[in-house]
Amino acid sequence: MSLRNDLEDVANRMRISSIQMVDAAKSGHTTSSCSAAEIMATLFFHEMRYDVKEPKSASADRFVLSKGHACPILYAAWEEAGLLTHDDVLSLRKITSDIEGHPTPRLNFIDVATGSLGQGFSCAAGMAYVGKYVDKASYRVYCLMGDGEIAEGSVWEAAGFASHYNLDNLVVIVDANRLGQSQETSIGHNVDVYAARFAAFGFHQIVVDGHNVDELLAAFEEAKKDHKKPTAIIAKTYKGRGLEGLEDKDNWHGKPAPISTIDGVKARLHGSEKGKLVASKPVDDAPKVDFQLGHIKIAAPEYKLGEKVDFFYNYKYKFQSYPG
Ligand SMILES: Cc1ncc(C[n+]2csc(CCOP(=O)(O)OP(=O)(O)O)c2C)c(N)n1
Repeated sequence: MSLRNDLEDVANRMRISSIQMVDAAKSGHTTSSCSAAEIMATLFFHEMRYDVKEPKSASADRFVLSKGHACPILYAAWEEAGLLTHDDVLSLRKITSDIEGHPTPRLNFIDVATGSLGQGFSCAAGMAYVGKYVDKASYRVYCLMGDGEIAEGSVWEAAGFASHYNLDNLVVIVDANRLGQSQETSIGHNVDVYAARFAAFGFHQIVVDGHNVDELLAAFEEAKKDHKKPTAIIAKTYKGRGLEGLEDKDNWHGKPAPISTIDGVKARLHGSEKGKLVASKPVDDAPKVDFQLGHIKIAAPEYKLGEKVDFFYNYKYKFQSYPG
C-alpha cells in the first residue's frame, strides 16, 4: 500500500465521519468539509508535527481552521488521530457538547475560535510572528481558508503583515472549491488570480490540484525551502468532492448530505488500516507558554486621578523581544 493510497483512505474515512456527524446533528457543513479532505489528510498525517497526547504542546505545529464552519473535517481528523472517539464527534452541535458547530478553544486541540470568516488567518499570522520572533522555535503554522472567505479585507491586512515580517513559518492553504455560501465566488476556479494576488502581497505561491495528495505533499515540502516568505498554497478543489450528486453543485452549503452518499465514498477505499499513519513528534524547542503573561512587561498608564488623557498615547507597553 503506497503513502498515496493510505492518505486517500484517511481522507475518505474523514469524509464518511463528516457525513455521519452532520447527519446526526441534522445541520452542519458536509460539502465544505469534503472539499478539504485531502488537504486535511496530508496536513494531519504527513506534514504537521504534533503529539496526540498533548495537542497544544508549546512546540507542536499550529493549525487554524479559518473556515471554521468546516469543522466536521477537523473533528474527523482528530478522530482519525485517536484523540476523539466516534461518539464524541457524533455529538456535533448538541447543546451539551463542546463539539460545536464552529471550533472553540474549550477543546484541547483548538487555539483560537473561528467561524467569523477572515479572522483565523490574522490569528495564524500572529502565531507565526510569535513562533519566529518571540519563541524563536521551529514550529510551523498552517491555516486553511475558504475561497469565498478570502474576499474579507482582514485577510489582506494579515497577508501584508505576514510578508512584511517574512513569516516563512506560515503556510496558508486556500480551499478553492469555486462555490461560496450561495452561487459561485467572484473568481470561481480561476486559481491563477488567487496566486497573483498572494504574489502581489509578498507570498511564495503554489497552485495544486487539492485532491491530489502527491501534489499537496510536494507543495508542503516546497513551502519549507528557504524562500524567506510566507507561502500560499492555492488548492483547486470541488465542493462536496466524493459525494454522489452533490459535487460542485450549488445549494448544498451548510446542509447534511443524504446518508446514502457514504456508499460511494466507501467504494473508493483501498483497504488501508485506520491508525497506520501517525504524525511525527514536534521538536521540543519552544519555551513553555506562561499564561500569566510573565514575559510581557506592561507599564501602568501615566496619569493623575481626574486628568483627561489619550489612553493609547500614554499607555506604554513593550514586548521583551520585539524585533525592531
Ligand atoms: C464574517 C462572516 N460572514 C458571513 C459568514 C456566513 N458564512 C458561513 S460559511 C460562508 C461561505 C463561505 O464560503 P467559502 O469561504 O468559499 O467556504 P466553503 O464553505 O465554500 O468551503 C458564509 C458566507 C460568516 N461565517 N462569517
